[in-house]
Amino acid sequence: MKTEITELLGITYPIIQGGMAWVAEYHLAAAVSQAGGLGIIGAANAPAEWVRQQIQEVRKITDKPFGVNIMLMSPYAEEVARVVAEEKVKVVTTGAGSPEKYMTMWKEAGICVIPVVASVALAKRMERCGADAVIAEGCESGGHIGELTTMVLVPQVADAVQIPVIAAGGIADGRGIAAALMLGAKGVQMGTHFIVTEECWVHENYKDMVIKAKDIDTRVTGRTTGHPVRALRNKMTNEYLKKEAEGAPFEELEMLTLGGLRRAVIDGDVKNGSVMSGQSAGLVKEKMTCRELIEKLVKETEALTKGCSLYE
Ligand code: TUI
Repeated sequence: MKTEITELLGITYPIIQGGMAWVAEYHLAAAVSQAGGLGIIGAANAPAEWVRQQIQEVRKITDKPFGVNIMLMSPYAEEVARVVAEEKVKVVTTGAGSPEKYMTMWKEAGICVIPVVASVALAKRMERCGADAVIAEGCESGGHIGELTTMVLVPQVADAVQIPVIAAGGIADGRGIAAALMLGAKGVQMGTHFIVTEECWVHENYKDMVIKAKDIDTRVTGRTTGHPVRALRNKMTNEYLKKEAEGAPFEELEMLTLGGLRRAVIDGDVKNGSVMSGQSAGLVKEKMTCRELIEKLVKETEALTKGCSLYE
Protein backbone atom coordinates (compact mmCIF):
# COMPACT_ATOMS: atom_id res chain seq x y z
CA MET A 1 0.00 0.00 0.00
CA LYS A 2 2.72 2.44 -1.00
CA THR A 3 1.23 5.92 -1.70
CA GLU A 4 2.41 9.54 -1.63
CA ILE A 5 1.47 9.52 2.07
CA THR A 6 3.55 6.49 3.07
CA GLU A 7 6.50 8.06 1.22
CA LEU A 8 5.97 11.54 2.70
CA LEU A 9 5.69 10.25 6.26
CA GLY A 10 8.08 7.30 6.12
CA ILE A 11 5.44 4.79 7.27
CA THR A 12 4.49 1.31 6.02
CA TYR A 13 0.70 1.73 5.62
CA PRO A 14 -1.22 4.94 4.77
CA ILE A 15 -3.26 4.69 7.97
CA ILE A 16 -3.17 7.55 10.46
CA GLN A 17 -4.69 7.40 13.94
CA GLY A 18 -6.77 10.48 14.78
CA GLY A 19 -5.45 12.82 17.49
CA MET A 20 -8.49 12.34 19.72
CA ALA A 21 -8.76 14.65 22.73
CA TRP A 22 -8.06 12.81 26.04
CA VAL A 23 -7.98 9.48 24.16
CA ALA A 24 -4.88 9.67 21.98
CA GLU A 25 -2.08 9.55 24.54
CA TYR A 26 1.34 8.01 24.16
CA HIS A 27 0.50 4.31 24.62
CA LEU A 28 -1.90 4.43 21.67
CA ALA A 29 0.29 6.61 19.46
CA ALA A 30 3.37 4.44 20.01
CA ALA A 31 1.44 1.21 19.32
CA VAL A 32 0.00 2.53 16.04
CA SER A 33 3.41 3.73 14.82
CA GLN A 34 5.03 0.47 15.90
CA ALA A 35 2.42 -1.42 13.80
CA GLY A 36 3.29 0.54 10.64
CA GLY A 37 0.70 3.34 10.72
CA LEU A 38 1.15 6.88 12.01
CA GLY A 39 0.34 7.30 15.69
CA ILE A 40 -0.72 10.74 16.88
CA ILE A 41 -0.69 12.31 20.34
CA GLY A 42 -3.78 14.49 20.83
CA ALA A 43 -2.73 17.71 22.57
CA ALA A 44 -6.39 18.80 22.92
CA ASN A 45 -6.66 21.27 25.84
CA ALA A 46 -3.53 19.98 27.62
CA PRO A 47 -0.64 22.22 28.77
CA ALA A 48 2.55 22.26 26.69
CA GLU A 49 4.69 20.39 29.26
CA TRP A 50 2.25 17.45 29.25
CA VAL A 51 2.65 17.30 25.47
CA ARG A 52 6.45 17.37 25.76
CA GLN A 53 6.38 14.43 28.20
CA GLN A 54 4.09 12.47 25.90
CA ILE A 55 6.49 13.02 22.99
CA GLN A 56 9.38 11.77 25.11
CA GLU A 57 7.41 8.68 26.21
CA VAL A 58 6.63 7.71 22.59
CA ARG A 59 10.34 8.02 21.77
CA LYS A 60 11.17 5.56 24.56
CA ILE A 61 8.88 2.94 22.95
CA THR A 62 9.47 3.37 19.22
CA ASP A 63 11.86 4.99 16.78
CA LYS A 64 9.15 5.02 14.09
CA PRO A 65 7.59 8.32 12.93
CA PHE A 66 4.66 9.73 14.93
CA GLY A 67 2.79 13.02 15.12
CA VAL A 68 1.09 15.50 17.44
CA ASN A 69 -2.37 16.96 16.83
CA ILE A 70 -2.85 20.54 17.97
CA MET A 71 -6.41 21.57 18.73
CA LEU A 72 -6.29 25.23 17.76
CA MET A 73 -9.09 26.33 20.09
CA SER A 74 -6.99 25.25 23.08
CA PRO A 75 -5.79 28.04 25.40
CA TYR A 76 -2.35 26.36 25.19
CA ALA A 77 -2.21 26.07 21.37
CA GLU A 78 0.56 28.68 21.05
CA GLU A 79 2.83 27.04 23.67
CA VAL A 80 2.21 23.57 22.25
CA ALA A 81 3.05 24.90 18.78
CA ARG A 82 6.48 25.96 20.14
CA VAL A 83 7.07 22.65 21.94
CA VAL A 84 6.52 20.55 18.79
CA ALA A 85 9.03 22.77 16.96
CA GLU A 86 11.59 22.47 19.80
CA GLU A 87 11.12 18.70 19.93
CA LYS A 88 11.31 18.49 16.12
CA VAL A 89 8.29 16.20 15.95
CA LYS A 90 8.10 14.65 12.49
CA VAL A 91 4.39 15.37 11.79
CA VAL A 92 1.93 17.94 13.11
CA THR A 93 -1.78 17.78 12.36
CA THR A 94 -4.14 20.57 13.40
CA GLY A 95 -7.87 20.75 14.04
CA ALA A 96 -10.67 23.21 14.77
CA GLY A 97 -9.05 26.21 13.08
CA SER A 98 -6.35 27.50 10.74
CA PRO A 99 -2.66 26.99 11.68
CA GLU A 100 -1.36 29.71 9.31
CA LYS A 101 0.43 31.73 11.99
CA TYR A 102 2.60 28.76 13.03
CA MET A 103 3.53 27.62 9.55
CA THR A 104 6.90 29.41 9.20
CA MET A 105 8.08 28.18 12.61
CA TRP A 106 7.10 24.59 11.85
CA LYS A 107 8.57 24.53 8.35
CA GLU A 108 11.86 25.92 9.74
CA ALA A 109 11.88 23.03 12.24
CA GLY A 110 11.50 20.56 9.33
CA ILE A 111 8.02 19.47 10.43
CA CYS A 112 5.57 17.89 8.02
CA VAL A 113 2.36 19.92 8.50
CA ILE A 114 -1.04 18.33 7.81
CA PRO A 115 -4.06 20.49 8.74
CA VAL A 116 -7.53 18.98 9.08
CA VAL A 117 -9.94 20.79 6.76
CA ALA A 118 -13.70 20.57 6.41
CA SER A 119 -14.01 22.65 3.20
CA VAL A 120 -12.37 23.15 -0.19
CA ALA A 121 -11.64 26.82 0.61
CA LEU A 122 -9.58 25.96 3.70
CA ALA A 123 -7.77 23.15 1.85
CA LYS A 124 -6.66 25.62 -0.85
CA ARG A 125 -5.58 28.17 1.77
CA MET A 126 -3.54 25.48 3.56
CA GLU A 127 -1.83 24.46 0.31
CA ARG A 128 -0.93 28.12 -0.41
CA CYS A 129 0.60 28.61 3.04
CA GLY A 130 2.84 25.54 2.73
CA ALA A 131 0.94 22.51 4.11
CA ASP A 132 2.48 19.18 3.03
CA ALA A 133 -0.90 17.40 2.83
CA VAL A 134 -4.42 17.92 4.17
CA ILE A 135 -6.83 15.69 6.04
CA ALA A 136 -10.33 16.13 4.55
CA GLU A 137 -12.63 15.23 7.45
CA GLY A 138 -16.30 14.55 6.84
CA CYS A 139 -19.04 15.06 9.41
CA GLU A 140 -19.36 11.32 10.08
CA SER A 141 -16.41 11.87 12.44
CA GLY A 142 -16.60 12.10 16.18
CA GLY A 143 -15.86 15.28 18.12
CA HIS A 144 -15.82 18.71 16.50
CA ILE A 145 -17.16 18.44 12.94
CA GLY A 146 -17.82 20.41 9.77
CA GLU A 147 -20.86 20.32 7.45
CA LEU A 148 -19.95 18.02 4.56
CA THR A 149 -19.82 14.26 4.40
CA THR A 150 -16.62 12.39 3.53
CA MET A 151 -18.18 11.15 0.28
CA VAL A 152 -18.59 14.67 -1.13
CA LEU A 153 -15.71 16.47 0.62
CA VAL A 154 -12.81 14.17 -0.31
CA PRO A 155 -13.17 14.22 -4.13
CA GLN A 156 -13.73 17.99 -4.17
CA VAL A 157 -10.62 18.61 -2.04
CA ALA A 158 -8.64 16.13 -4.19
CA ASP A 159 -9.64 18.10 -7.31
CA ALA A 160 -8.77 21.45 -5.72
CA VAL A 161 -5.24 20.85 -4.42
CA GLN A 162 -1.99 19.30 -5.70
CA ILE A 163 -0.79 18.11 -2.27
CA PRO A 164 -1.90 14.65 -1.12
CA VAL A 165 -5.28 14.31 0.59
CA ILE A 166 -6.02 12.03 3.54
CA ALA A 167 -9.67 11.05 4.06
CA ALA A 168 -11.29 10.96 7.50
CA GLY A 169 -14.81 10.46 8.82
CA GLY A 170 -16.82 7.23 8.70
CA ILE A 171 -13.91 4.94 7.88
CA ALA A 172 -13.54 1.83 10.06
CA ASP A 173 -12.74 -1.10 7.77
CA GLY A 174 -11.08 -2.03 4.49
CA ARG A 175 -14.19 -1.10 2.52
CA GLY A 176 -13.96 2.45 3.83
CA ILE A 177 -10.25 2.66 3.06
CA ALA A 178 -10.73 1.29 -0.47
CA ALA A 179 -13.57 3.77 -1.04
CA ALA A 180 -11.44 6.68 0.23
CA LEU A 181 -8.63 5.73 -2.16
CA MET A 182 -11.18 5.59 -5.01
CA LEU A 183 -12.33 9.11 -4.09
CA GLY A 184 -8.79 10.37 -4.63
CA ALA A 185 -7.33 10.14 -1.12
CA LYS A 186 -3.76 8.83 -0.67
CA GLY A 187 -4.37 7.71 2.89
CA VAL A 188 -6.93 7.63 5.68
CA GLN A 189 -7.24 8.86 9.25
CA MET A 190 -9.34 6.77 11.63
CA GLY A 191 -10.31 7.58 15.19
CA THR A 192 -13.29 5.62 16.45
CA HIS A 193 -11.99 2.09 15.82
CA PHE A 194 -8.70 2.90 17.56
CA ILE A 195 -10.65 3.76 20.75
CA VAL A 196 -11.36 0.06 21.34
CA THR A 197 -7.79 -1.17 20.86
CA GLU A 198 -6.00 -2.78 23.79
CA GLU A 199 -3.31 -0.10 23.85
CA CYS A 200 -5.89 2.68 24.18
CA TRP A 201 -6.19 3.70 27.82
CA VAL A 202 -9.78 4.98 27.85
CA HIS A 203 -12.14 3.57 30.47
CA GLU A 204 -13.63 0.16 29.58
CA ASN A 205 -17.15 1.66 29.83
CA TYR A 206 -16.25 3.96 26.93
CA LYS A 207 -14.98 1.06 24.81
CA ASP A 208 -18.05 -1.05 25.61
CA MET A 209 -20.36 1.79 24.60
CA VAL A 210 -18.60 2.19 21.22
CA ILE A 211 -18.86 -1.56 20.59
CA LYS A 212 -22.55 -1.67 21.53
CA ALA A 213 -23.43 1.41 19.45
CA LYS A 214 -25.68 0.94 16.44
CA ASP A 215 -25.85 2.95 13.21
CA ILE A 216 -28.14 5.70 14.56
CA ASP A 217 -26.64 6.09 18.04
CA THR A 218 -24.64 9.32 17.63
CA ARG A 219 -25.97 12.85 18.18
CA VAL A 220 -24.59 16.25 17.24
CA THR A 221 -24.77 18.84 19.99
CA GLY A 222 -23.87 22.51 19.62
CA ARG A 223 -25.12 23.16 16.10
CA THR A 224 -26.49 26.48 17.37
CA THR A 225 -23.30 27.50 19.22
CA GLY A 226 -21.02 27.17 16.19
CA HIS A 227 -19.18 24.24 17.83
CA PRO A 228 -20.98 21.13 16.62
CA VAL A 229 -19.71 18.00 18.41
CA ARG A 230 -20.64 14.39 17.61
CA ALA A 231 -20.90 11.92 20.50
CA LEU A 232 -22.80 8.75 21.40
CA ARG A 233 -26.30 9.54 22.64
CA ASN A 234 -26.77 9.41 26.41
CA LYS A 235 -28.27 11.41 29.27
CA MET A 236 -25.82 14.28 28.57
CA THR A 237 -26.67 14.62 24.86
CA ASN A 238 -30.40 14.38 25.63
CA GLU A 239 -30.13 17.18 28.20
CA TYR A 240 -27.88 19.26 25.97
CA LEU A 241 -30.21 19.02 22.98
CA LYS A 242 -33.21 19.87 25.16
CA LYS A 243 -31.42 22.91 26.64
CA GLU A 244 -30.14 23.92 23.21
CA ALA A 245 -33.68 23.82 21.78
CA GLU A 246 -34.80 26.02 24.71
CA GLY A 247 -32.08 28.58 23.90
CA ALA A 248 -29.84 28.06 26.96
CA PRO A 249 -26.73 30.30 27.17
CA PHE A 250 -23.56 29.21 25.32
CA GLU A 251 -21.41 28.82 28.47
CA GLU A 252 -23.89 26.47 30.12
CA LEU A 253 -24.01 24.26 27.02
CA GLU A 254 -20.25 24.27 26.44
CA MET A 255 -19.57 23.03 29.99
CA LEU A 256 -21.60 19.89 29.31
CA THR A 257 -19.38 18.71 26.43
CA LEU A 258 -15.93 20.08 27.29
CA GLY A 259 -15.69 18.93 30.91
CA GLY A 260 -17.71 15.89 29.91
CA LEU A 261 -15.03 14.28 27.79
CA ARG A 262 -12.79 13.83 30.82
CA ARG A 263 -15.71 12.33 32.78
CA ALA A 264 -16.29 9.74 30.05
CA VAL A 265 -12.66 8.87 29.21
CA ILE A 266 -11.12 8.86 32.71
CA ASP A 267 -14.01 8.26 35.13
CA GLY A 268 -15.98 5.99 32.81
CA ASP A 269 -19.15 8.03 33.40
CA VAL A 270 -20.73 7.32 30.03
CA LYS A 271 -24.16 8.60 31.12
CA ASN A 272 -23.23 12.16 32.07
CA GLY A 273 -19.96 12.40 30.16
CA SER A 274 -19.30 13.22 26.51
CA VAL A 275 -18.63 9.92 24.72
CA MET A 276 -17.26 11.42 21.52
CA SER A 277 -17.40 8.94 18.65
CA GLY A 278 -17.92 8.87 14.92
CA GLN A 279 -20.86 7.32 13.10
CA SER A 280 -18.56 4.39 12.30
CA ALA A 281 -19.12 3.10 15.87
CA GLY A 282 -21.82 0.93 14.30
CA LEU A 283 -19.08 -0.82 12.31
CA VAL A 284 -16.85 -1.43 15.34
CA LYS A 285 -17.56 -4.87 16.78
CA GLU A 286 -14.59 -6.08 18.83
CA LYS A 287 -11.53 -5.09 20.83
CA MET A 288 -8.12 -5.97 19.40
CA THR A 289 -4.53 -4.76 19.46
CA CYS A 290 -3.40 -1.94 17.18
CA ARG A 291 -1.31 -4.42 15.21
CA GLU A 292 -4.27 -6.77 14.73
CA LEU A 293 -6.47 -3.87 13.63
CA ILE A 294 -3.96 -2.48 11.16
CA GLU A 295 -3.18 -5.91 9.71
CA LYS A 296 -6.92 -6.60 9.31
CA LEU A 297 -7.45 -3.24 7.58
CA VAL A 298 -4.54 -3.81 5.20
CA LYS A 299 -5.69 -7.32 4.31
CA GLU A 300 -9.27 -6.17 3.63
CA THR A 301 -8.14 -3.16 1.59
CA GLU A 302 -5.68 -5.13 -0.51
CA ALA A 303 -8.31 -7.77 -1.34
CA LEU A 304 -10.67 -5.04 -2.60
CA THR A 305 -8.13 -2.98 -4.52
CA LYS A 306 -6.21 -5.79 -6.25
CA GLY A 307 -5.69 -4.81 -9.88
CA CYS A 308 -6.54 -1.13 -9.28
CA SER A 309 -3.80 1.42 -9.99
CA LEU A 310 -4.06 3.15 -6.61
CA TYR A 311 -0.54 2.58 -5.32
CA GLU A 312 2.89 3.84 -6.36
O1 TUI B 1 -10.79 19.06 15.71
C1 TUI B 1 -11.39 18.08 15.38
N1 TUI B 1 -12.11 17.32 16.23
C2 TUI B 1 -12.19 17.53 17.58
S1 TUI B 1 -11.43 18.76 18.45
C3 TUI B 1 -12.12 18.24 19.85
S2 TUI B 1 -11.85 19.02 21.38
C4 TUI B 1 -13.31 19.87 21.52
N2 TUI B 1 -14.15 19.46 22.42
C5 TUI B 1 -15.31 20.08 22.59
C6 TUI B 1 -15.66 21.14 21.80
C7 TUI B 1 -14.83 21.55 20.83
C8 TUI B 1 -13.65 20.89 20.66
C9 TUI B 1 -12.88 17.16 19.63
N3 TUI B 1 -12.90 16.78 18.36
N4 TUI B 1 -11.41 17.69 14.08
C10 TUI B 1 -10.75 18.43 13.09
C11 TUI B 1 -11.67 19.39 12.46
N5 TUI B 1 -11.34 20.62 12.19
N6 TUI B 1 -12.93 19.17 12.12
C12 TUI B 1 -13.41 20.32 11.58
C13 TUI B 1 -12.39 21.22 11.62
C14 TUI B 1 -12.38 22.58 11.19
C15 TUI B 1 -13.55 23.33 11.14
C16 TUI B 1 -13.51 24.66 10.74
C17 TUI B 1 -11.17 23.17 10.84
C18 TUI B 1 -11.13 24.49 10.44
C19 TUI B 1 -12.29 25.22 10.40
O2 TUI B 1 -12.30 26.51 10.01
C20 TUI B 1 -11.16 27.27 10.27
C21 TUI B 1 -11.18 28.61 9.63
O3 TUI B 1 -10.52 29.48 10.19
O4 TUI B 1 -11.83 28.72 8.57
